[in-house]
Amino acid sequence: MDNCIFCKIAAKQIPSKLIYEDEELMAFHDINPAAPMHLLIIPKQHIASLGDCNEQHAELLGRMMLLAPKLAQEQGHGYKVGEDGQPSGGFKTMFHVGPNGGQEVYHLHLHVLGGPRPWRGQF
Ligand code: DGP
Repeated sequence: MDNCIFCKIAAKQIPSKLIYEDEELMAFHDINPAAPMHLLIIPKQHIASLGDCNEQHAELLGRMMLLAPKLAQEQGHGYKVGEDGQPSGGFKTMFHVGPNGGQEVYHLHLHVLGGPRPWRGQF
């Protein structure tokens, strides 16, 4: 899509702090982080919103979700359960969908936030 900022990031026409790339997906740091870790996972293919997805996107969405814990772990914000059974660390995942969901960039993206709280704003 000509005017899509995340398509331009995917095409490397504009820079990002890229932390992951494969044939289908990319992940990079959000330009305006709301938490100590704030990553965005995107498909390279232009899909405007989760609201535009269907069964054909199930595998892609699954891959996006499963990438979140892997990247959080690599960034030092993984979820752990100690030998005493107590959970620690962890992160939050979010899709903003449409105006009422707070979506501003209309290229599908998964937010992955982590680190000690409090975080900024609505997060
Ligand atoms: P939203 O559409 O509300 O789910 O959030 C879009 C997010 O994208 C927002 O947290 C800021 C981030 N963002 C917008 N433009 C850029 C950009 O050019 N580079 C990067 N890295 N992040 C961006």
